[in-house]
Amino acid sequence: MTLTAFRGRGASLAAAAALVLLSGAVRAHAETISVSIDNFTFAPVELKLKVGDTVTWTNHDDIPHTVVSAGKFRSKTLDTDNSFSFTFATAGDYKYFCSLHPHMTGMIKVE
Ligand SMILES: [Cu+2]
Repeated sequence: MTLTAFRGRGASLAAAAALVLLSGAVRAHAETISVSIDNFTFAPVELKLKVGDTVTWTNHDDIPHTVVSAGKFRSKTLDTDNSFSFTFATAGDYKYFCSLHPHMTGMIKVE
């Protein structure tokens, strides 16, 4: 049973390594994309990125906001003109919101 578990983990590690190599070959360089926080809205509200890209959120409102994706990333409270950046190392869908105003939501799809 121990051996089976070990073998299983080795196989998925090899698959992950192959994926990293593959995406490294396709991606010449990563990009940084800006999201503005303005009038209680993330703009653009939805983004599609590649693994390795970075998003920088900047708060243009006169009141504080945060950028939170449960279990993935969490900014500090952003005052006016403060920014928060996160680099997406793993593919997937990242729903996020402002913890101070939970009706403020956004989506980042990383492939
Ligand atoms: Cu907010």
